[in-house]
Amino acid sequence: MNSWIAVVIVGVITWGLMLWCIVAYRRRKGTTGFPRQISYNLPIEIFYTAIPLFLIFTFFYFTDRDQRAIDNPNTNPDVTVSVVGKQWSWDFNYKKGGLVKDDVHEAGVQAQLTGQAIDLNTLPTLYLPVNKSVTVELTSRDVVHSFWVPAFMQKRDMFPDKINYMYFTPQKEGTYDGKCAELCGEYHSEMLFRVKVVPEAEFQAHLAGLDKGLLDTKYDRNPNQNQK
Ligand SMILES: [Cu+2]
Repeated sequence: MNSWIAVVIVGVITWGLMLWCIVAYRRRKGTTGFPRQISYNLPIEIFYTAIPLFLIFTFFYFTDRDQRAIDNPNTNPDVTVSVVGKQWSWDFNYKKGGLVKDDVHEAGVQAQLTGQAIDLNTLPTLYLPVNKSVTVELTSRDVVHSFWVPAFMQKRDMFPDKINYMYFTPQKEGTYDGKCAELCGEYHSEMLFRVKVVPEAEFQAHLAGLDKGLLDTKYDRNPNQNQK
């Protein structure tokens, strides 16, 4: 918000000065030749160099500080989920450790566009316990995808043969929409999922109903990996 306020102030001053110049220094009836030509103005040049530099350093400082905090690895999370993107859905592997008693998984199925409203209950759904720390491991079975839950204000790419991480603690129970944010092929728009943030008991009940074990890399289909 502070960044927006700062740039809106700069924007209003800039537009104001432009409008004022356009109106005050317009060519009037009977004007001939060019106006007085001025090649430089030291105070103004110092002003418009110093202010943007100050803005840039301020944005840099807060961005760097916050990104470090957001990406600071959590070595002992309550829940670790490996989320695997695939054309065009998601696999959720809940890994044993912390609150997760045993390896379980959900193999997601792509949303179907039938012309009717999508039945949201058929979307792959990632369950997370409220107020518990979560580490999400992101990877892909084929092409580049991107894990995006707009309400979580984070988006991160998923690459085959590489793991990216996201660390957070969901604090509000509810159902959140998620989608793939990297154009990944014909049915990219149907690569949807949901996140349900629930009390721990409900989380455990959901895990108990899932398939045992983890979905491993045998479902990957990446020609570059096969060359190894
Ligand atoms: Cu995708």
